[in-house]
Amino acid sequence: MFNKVDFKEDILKILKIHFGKSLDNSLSNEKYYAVSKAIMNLITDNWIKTDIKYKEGKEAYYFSAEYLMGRALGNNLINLGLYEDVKEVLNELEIDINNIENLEEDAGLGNGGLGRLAACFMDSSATLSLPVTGYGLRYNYGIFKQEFKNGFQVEKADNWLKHGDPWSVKREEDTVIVDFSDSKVKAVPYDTPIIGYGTNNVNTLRLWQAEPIMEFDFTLFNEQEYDKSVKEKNRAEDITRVLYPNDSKEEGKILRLKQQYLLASASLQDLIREFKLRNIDFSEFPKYHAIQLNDTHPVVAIPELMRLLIDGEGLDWSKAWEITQKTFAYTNHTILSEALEKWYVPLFKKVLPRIYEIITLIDERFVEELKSKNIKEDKIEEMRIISNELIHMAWLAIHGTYTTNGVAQLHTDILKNQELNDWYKLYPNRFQNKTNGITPRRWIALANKELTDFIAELLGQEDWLTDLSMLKELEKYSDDEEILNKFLGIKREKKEQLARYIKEEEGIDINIDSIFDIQIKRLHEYKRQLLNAFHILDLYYRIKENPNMDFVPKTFIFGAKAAPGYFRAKGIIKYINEIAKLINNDPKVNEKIKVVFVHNYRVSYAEKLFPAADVSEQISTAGKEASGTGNMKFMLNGTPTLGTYDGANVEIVEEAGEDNNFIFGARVEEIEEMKKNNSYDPEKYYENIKGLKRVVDTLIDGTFDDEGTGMFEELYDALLKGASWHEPDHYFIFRDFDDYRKSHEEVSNAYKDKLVWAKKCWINMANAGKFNSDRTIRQYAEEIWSINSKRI
Ligand code: GL9
Repeated sequence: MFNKVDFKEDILKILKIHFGKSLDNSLSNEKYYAVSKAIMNLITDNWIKTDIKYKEGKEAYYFSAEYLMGRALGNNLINLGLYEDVKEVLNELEIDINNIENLEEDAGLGNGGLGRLAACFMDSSATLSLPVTGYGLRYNYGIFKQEFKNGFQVEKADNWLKHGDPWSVKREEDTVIVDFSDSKVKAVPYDTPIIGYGTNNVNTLRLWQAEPIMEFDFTLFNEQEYDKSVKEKNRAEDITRVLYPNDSKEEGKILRLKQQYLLASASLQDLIREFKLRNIDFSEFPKYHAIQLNDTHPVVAIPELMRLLIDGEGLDWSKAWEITQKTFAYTNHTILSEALEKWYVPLFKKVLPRIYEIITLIDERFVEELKSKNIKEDKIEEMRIISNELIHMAWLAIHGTYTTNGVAQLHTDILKNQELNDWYKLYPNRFQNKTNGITPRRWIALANKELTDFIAELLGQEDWLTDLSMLKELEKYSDDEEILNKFLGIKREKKEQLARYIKEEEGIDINIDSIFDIQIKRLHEYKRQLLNAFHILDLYYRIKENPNMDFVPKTFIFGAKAAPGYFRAKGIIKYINEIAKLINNDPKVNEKIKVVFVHNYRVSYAEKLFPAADVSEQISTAGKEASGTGNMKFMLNGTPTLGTYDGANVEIVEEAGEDNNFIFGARVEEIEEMKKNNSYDPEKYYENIKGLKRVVDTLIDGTFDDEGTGMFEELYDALLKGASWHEPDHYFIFRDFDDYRKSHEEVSNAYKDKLVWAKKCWINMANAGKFNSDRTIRQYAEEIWSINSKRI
């Protein structure tokens, strides 16, 4: 039981012990630290109990190079059910809880959806009391902080640990050694508790940090060779120094391979060490372990387990292979071919010679298997793991695991029938779907307390936060004016809060009565922020031409980081910022439309944006977005989707109905058809669709200035001329432009009638149940991992 007096004393004690201060003279971030540590104190006994309990039977391990956790304090309080109690205690100490919550740095150890999914999965696993442990890397620098200078993206290092990390515990005693051809390093684990909601269970996220075996070379130090004396230390620490900020693009860099191997090797050594305490035969290993490989990033774990079993434990090949295949499962998160990791053999061999050797042996045996199944020679060449001096990590993943899953139904279908069709034919039973989900604790209970309280009031209880399907009961109110008006009132309150925050952060005033139309996600050509931009500009010109046209005011909000080396993505950011400048400074128009590109979009910003949205922009080229998860966060907060039939949008519309969302554009079949027949002619659209040429030409006609970078012209060329690696407009922006514009008009029309609009929003929220990541994790637990709940 929570005891306010004890908790208060704990805080004061920690301030004394840790900072040598009393409450009066301690700094805000010291108070944040003390409160966090006091919470750690509350949960530690349960954390220990959970760990012991889970060891009884089979456990699952999530191997992921990314965990986009965001802030912990508020979320942990929600999950403990202590938010209000702690808020009161802090009040008594004259500490404003919002204030200290906002001091916490986001733990940004991920790039986007894939890393955030891992974080939601951790939350759901703990909530379901499932024995799931996350393994990952403790990067000293997370995803870069984004600033805009003159509308250009500038990246700054994200030193998220600068005030320490109260949420992790270093476990020096569990250190393991990881071997590279040129050096050995220590991998030291830091454990973070994952607090479940509505359970006492506390799960673990274990992140490895690389350290040198020798802190520094004393001889060199004595010889006053200071730089040299710490060279080894720096080389080791470099491995987990920084997260690669790439989104869906493989890079082929040595350091990245070292990161991946460190994660794989350290985690497996950890598991094997524990397993050996059981004193049973290694053939039992898969009965105690299921390991989920989150994309190809940790796939080097497959040959690493082979190595540990053969070289380390003396098993023979076939036994080791059987164990390996029965242990691992693989999740594919993308269809973009540039994202499927391939390692250049000479590089790989140099860093990990023994692992390379093992992969060649896996490859040889695989070729034999294919021959025995009468697969044709050229097919074998396409499918084998090593070909053209490249190691295909996705092929290794499918071959070396017992199951491969996609992350939304459409995505899985495309994998089976197109991208991975050869593999599907080879292993038809190995493919399955697990539609993504999001945790309702962070994405509504924490982010939208107002709506959460209202729902709890209507449902008369709070269990819905674990059983989100109960939201369906609310559908009966979808014509209840009083309820819809209250609902609109909450949306308005969230819009006011966001507007205040945007004023503080971006210095821009926005109109609460306008439609908040929001596109927040990584910047990528396939996500088509450029289509959104063209539409806004078209709207601007139409308002200029016809100032009296009937119009519902709109605020277009963007948030997105571009990979630092992704020239076009950066060009699109600059272009949107130029459009924003033009529109926001035009007094004749800026009462009607405004454009805001918020800087440094991240988890904690997202928590403010999703609840305040009126329209959810999900406009990827059909077939390209594997699932999307932001789409689900909007839906849960009662926001209709304006989107294409892509990824999980398909399932969102299936749940909430076409009438309550705004679907437009080419479907996968049409896109495939155009590609197959080479029949897409963007120029035709460019010339014939009214208004299109006018906006596209602003890329080259001097309307906007890219300061001599050539960014805008390059974007123009990509659309109309193509490039060495692709056809013109390969994301079909021109094809969908007019459809998109029409959908926007439908949105405006629907918005005019408040209750008509509120009903659509309401029905979306009421049907968001499927997208609870608890549902997703339950399916992983039952259909992939074969593990059961173990409540302490
Ligand atoms: C992604 C897909 O692109 C998304 O559609 C999907 O929702 C998530 C989670 O399954 O995975 N794959 C991927 O590489 N990223 C995704 O978001 N990119 C990043 O995480 C940056």
